[in-house]
Amino acid sequence: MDLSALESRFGQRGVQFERLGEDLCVVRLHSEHGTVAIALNGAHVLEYCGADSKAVLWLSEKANLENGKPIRGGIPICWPWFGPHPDDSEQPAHGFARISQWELVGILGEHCGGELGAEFRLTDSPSSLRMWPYSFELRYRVRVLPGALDLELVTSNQGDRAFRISEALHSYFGIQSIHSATVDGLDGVHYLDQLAGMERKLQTGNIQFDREVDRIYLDAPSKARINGSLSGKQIEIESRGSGSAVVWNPWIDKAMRMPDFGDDEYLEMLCYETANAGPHSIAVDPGQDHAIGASIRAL
Ligand code: TA6
Repeated sequence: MDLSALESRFGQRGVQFERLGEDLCVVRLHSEHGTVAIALNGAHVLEYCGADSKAVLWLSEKANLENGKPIRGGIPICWPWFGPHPDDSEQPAHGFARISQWELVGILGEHCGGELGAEFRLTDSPSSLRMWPYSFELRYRVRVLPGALDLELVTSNQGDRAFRISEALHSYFGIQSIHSATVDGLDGVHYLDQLAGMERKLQTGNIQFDREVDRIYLDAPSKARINGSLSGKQIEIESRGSGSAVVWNPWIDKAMRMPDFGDDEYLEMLCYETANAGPHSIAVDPGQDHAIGASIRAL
């Protein structure tokens, strides 16, 4: 759908449509509570700032802003698998939802109300069925609330066979420096260290960063907090429908290996991902739904 068609169908105060990068179609929502920009490619949240206009999320200066490609930063949707495909290395990492064109199905609330949001939809297609032979509908609601960005991803099994998914709202947060940033709330929680053959380890105290970190925290508490954000405020992530939390910083060597990631950008970002990964995959029976969500607040 082109911008003018989107504008005529969904245009209202506080809702704008724009082109970014090569050809990304982006909907930007602006209210008294903040601003969020979402690309139809992957229903990918690119930017969010609250009423203080301070950026909360991080986007690489080398991000591919192209349809059909994953975007480095913001909030990629990893679905229906997290990480590499379990059986076929030819399949896209983190599934196909983040590289698919989603449909904007509605604007939620209004500019001067308590919330302004958008709902997106993705269903199975011949290309998705070739990668993952199940019939599904995904609905993704992104809402700017007073003091928070709220995300909810609902998986519906539209077929006659149960399927199993792993997933993540793979949020990239902007920080002042990785050398001083910390993540609180996971003290005493076990995690699988993706850099040590998924060895099970125990988190003691807050998470600090002096090397690459890539961990799947198990049965993670619903709330975690990031200290050292760009605004200086503590960022709280409250997860729901999620058994795991993934914490990642690529550090120096991996940053240099990623073409869509600046060599020094590891210094200014960290990922805290609301997820169902590792042992927390989710079985969805025919006709059933599963919801995962997160609320992101600058305290
Ligand atoms: O955040 C956890 C993780 O699985 C890391 O292992 C790293 O690969 C990251 O996701 C980014 O993955 P991507 O496919 O977007 O490069």
